Amino acid sequence: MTSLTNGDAGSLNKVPTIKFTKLFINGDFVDSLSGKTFETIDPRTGDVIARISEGDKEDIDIAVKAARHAFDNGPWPRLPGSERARILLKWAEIIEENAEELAALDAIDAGKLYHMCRNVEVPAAANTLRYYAGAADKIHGEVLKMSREFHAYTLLEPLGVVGHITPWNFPNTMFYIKVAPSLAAGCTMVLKPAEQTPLSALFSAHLAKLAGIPDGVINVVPGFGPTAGAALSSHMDVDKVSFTGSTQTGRVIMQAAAKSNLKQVSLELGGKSPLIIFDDADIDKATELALLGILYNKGEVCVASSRVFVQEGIYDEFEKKLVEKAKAWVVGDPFDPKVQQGPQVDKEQFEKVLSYIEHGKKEGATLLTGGKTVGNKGYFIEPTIFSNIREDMLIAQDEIFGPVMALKKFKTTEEAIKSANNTKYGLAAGIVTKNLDTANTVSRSIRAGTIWINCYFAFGDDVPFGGYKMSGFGKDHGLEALHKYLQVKSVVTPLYNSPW
Ligand code: TXE
Repeated sequence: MTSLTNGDAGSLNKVPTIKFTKLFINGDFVDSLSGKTFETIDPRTGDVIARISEGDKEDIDIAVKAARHAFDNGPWPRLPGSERARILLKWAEIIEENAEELAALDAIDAGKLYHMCRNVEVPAAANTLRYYAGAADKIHGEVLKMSREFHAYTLLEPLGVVGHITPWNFPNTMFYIKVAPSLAAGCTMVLKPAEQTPLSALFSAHLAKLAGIPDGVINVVPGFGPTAGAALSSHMDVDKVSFTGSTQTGRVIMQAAAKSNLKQVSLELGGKSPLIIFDDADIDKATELALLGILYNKGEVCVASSRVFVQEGIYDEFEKKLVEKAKAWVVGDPFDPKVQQGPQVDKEQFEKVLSYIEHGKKEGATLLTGGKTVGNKGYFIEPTIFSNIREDMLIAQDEIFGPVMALKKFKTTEEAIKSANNTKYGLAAGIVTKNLDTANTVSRSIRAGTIWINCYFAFGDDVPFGGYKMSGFGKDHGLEALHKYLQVKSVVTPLYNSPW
């Protein structure tokens, strides 16, 4: 049964006071040049949490100038790696001291579960800083043999000014997985958080200052995509844009980069990830993975296992148990520790998900459970499972980004592989089986950037993450992400025996 609780008094006390609502440029919180503001909304109720200064082209320009000055003349790119590391490590500690507030800001702004933010995502953000702090003093090139007449080597240099454009589903996580490697590399940056969830990024800018990040190195400019986001991706003095968001916007950003200064681009985009469950799976574990895969963060996850393929031998029992568990899933106030699923991030996403549910019904899929809204305010949707899916249905092809699963039976391994790859996306996939040969064969056959075998959502700072196909290119996490913010310079010099 889904229920909408309003949270107990203890949980409501966690709702934070909003301290930072202005643009963070060159180390100060400032109004936007236009003086305009926009509302950020509490998705539990639809009420306004705060008004935020709205950055536009001119504000982005000022922020880029600050970042450029900090890169060309400031200490950050010139510091020894160990000194950058010291500051990143200090910041990690400051995050832990402020974990409750950071977690609560994401819970109220994005409708995320407070306890998951507090106990998982915010500690993970601190560890992301620690991981890249560890790498900051190990950035070095190679000595190359070239030929007998030359001595050659490479230098790894910071790329310059980076524009980060982040989405609203994991505001803290996205902030730190983008900022930490680019800082370790010695870059400076302007970050535009999603307009739906600017609060934790502004608070993090304050924490960065406390940690000792020099002025101008990190600038945070909230605003809308077609204005502030577009200004950043088409800016002539930005060297790279690192984007996470929709495939549609990724395309626009790449065009903007091509039309302006050919800045580098990395894109982490949408997904329609398959989870393939074989006959030999433990059914209880498999149902739990399938539910976690689609319901974690109310399905607002780029790697959500929105297509679940189950082999025919266990299909009926799997479906029965899955539906029972989905009906018992608790939807409600994300500050309530008993709640498993909060509201969708905003009205637009709420309506988008509901319209896909209507499509699914019209296209002839079987609605096994869910499909309705929960409560009479806010943006809550029941865990929803469709079966009898045809692969050409919209609900089997489009990224819904909500708690909506498309379930399908399969017979053979070959059929499962073909279905899993029948998507324009390629972000992640899951395989549940005890058979090593099956696991190894299927994991090599699926065109996706991450494969989880007998687990799901298993992320690590050292494990590169990013897409194949239209899920984008360029990795977050791992040393790959650090190298995304570095460039290679080759230096060649003649030896004594050279004709030069
Ligand atoms: O995404 P956008 P939206 C998917 C998901 C969701 C859909 C739409 O399916 O339902 O996208 O969400 C900025 N130039 N994902 O509209 O537009 C924008 O301000 C530069 C999957 O919110 O991609 C925000 O900061 N920037 C995804 C960021 O892009 C622009 C997470 C993301 O917004 C811009 C989010 C422009 N022209 C949504 N237009 C994932 N991969 O996890 C917008 N932006």
